[in-house]
Amino acid sequence: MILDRRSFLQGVTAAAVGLAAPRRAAAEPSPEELILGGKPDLRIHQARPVNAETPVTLLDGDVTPNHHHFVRNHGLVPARAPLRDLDGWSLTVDGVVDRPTAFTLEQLQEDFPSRTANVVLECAGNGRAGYRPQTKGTPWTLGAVGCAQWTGVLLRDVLDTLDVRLNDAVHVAFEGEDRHLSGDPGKQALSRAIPFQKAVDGHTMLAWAMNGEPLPAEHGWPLRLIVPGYPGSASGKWLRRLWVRDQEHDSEGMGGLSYRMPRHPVAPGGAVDPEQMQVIEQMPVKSIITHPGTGVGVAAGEPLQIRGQAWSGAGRITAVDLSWDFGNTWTAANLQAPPNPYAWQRWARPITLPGPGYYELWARATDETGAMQPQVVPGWNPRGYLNHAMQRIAIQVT
Ligand SMILES: Nc1nc2c(c(=O)[nH]1)N[C@H]1C(S)=C(S)[C@@H](COP(=O)(O)O)O[C@H]1N2
Ligand SMILES: [Mo]
Repeated sequence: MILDRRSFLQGVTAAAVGLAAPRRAAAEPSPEELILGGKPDLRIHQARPVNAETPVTLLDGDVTPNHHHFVRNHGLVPARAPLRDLDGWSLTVDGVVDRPTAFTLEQLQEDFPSRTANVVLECAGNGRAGYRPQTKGTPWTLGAVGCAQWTGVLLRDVLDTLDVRLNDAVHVAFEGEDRHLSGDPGKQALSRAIPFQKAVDGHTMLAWAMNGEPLPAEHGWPLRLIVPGYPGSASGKWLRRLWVRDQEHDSEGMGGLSYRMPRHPVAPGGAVDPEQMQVIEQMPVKSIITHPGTGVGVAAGEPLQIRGQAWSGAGRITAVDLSWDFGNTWTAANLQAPPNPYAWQRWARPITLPGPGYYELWARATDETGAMQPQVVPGWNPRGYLNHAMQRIAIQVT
């Protein structure tokens, strides 16, 4: 369900009654209200924690502006973030390293070469609303994805200075400063990990800026991970610790049904033994149609410009094709090269539909491994991850 703004505000009031956190005067907005106030165009799924997606037509740019980028929070934004309070903050990097170190933000900014890249961040649950039966979790439609320009340092450069015990390093786990919804300070809102090899792949970053500005409070100020091509949940926000582990990370966010897919296909609605699940790593090939919006009208004989974005965790997009006859025939769109690896690629094509009537326009992307988006919603899974089915829009020709 997508809340309208009025019911969201009522929801906030109702939620506030049961909270351990101190009650605020009505005039003083909570950090969560401030976040949503700064993102008036997003569709709110949940207000506390903030979970809000971007209407797909607002993803039309090469870069997603901060006020349009989706937000996916498991817990509550740390108190220091909206205040921009760095007091006592550092990033500890430890575990199977000979030189465990706590870095200040200034050290990271000054002691390592900084770099900037456009990177797609997509929630593994994006598209969950398409699964039948519906699964547990936020029913994201198309907009739990964005492509911002991130600035920071390569995680590889930082790890290089710590003398990591290479024979022991298996996973790099993050711990964030966000607070668990239960209010229990001993519990983490979300802690996940990536394979050590991914951490040092020369793309995974520690980022402090988003589209040229310090990270917004809701996007992880002062420092977050950006793990290109992996589920958004790998890109830990509000970092306070990276833990190089000699085993696979065993947090709640890595086990059970969380961010994991069945090893073998399962019938819709079927039960899966958590032992038969594996952690999602590389994200699949996907595209969106960002212009026009579904339901658009056009006069017969008039060309209509169709455009969108395409990306894949496996590498470059090599083709985007369009069909307006239910997949019988396909027409190639023009595809732009990405500015850097793991950025989304813009595609566009003017089309003239054959005559009056109702059309469905489909878009499908193919990546450099030959992987292509499925025409229908792919295999059902217990938490509704990785729905990368082709998007369709309706067009009425008059
Ligand atoms: N500390 C922390 N990091 C986090 C999360 C979180 O709840 N806590 N959510 C993750 C998930 S599931 C996603 S999809 C992305 C969303 O990033 P965004 O809110 O900047 O779009 O952040 C990830 N990093
Ligand atoms: Mo996510």
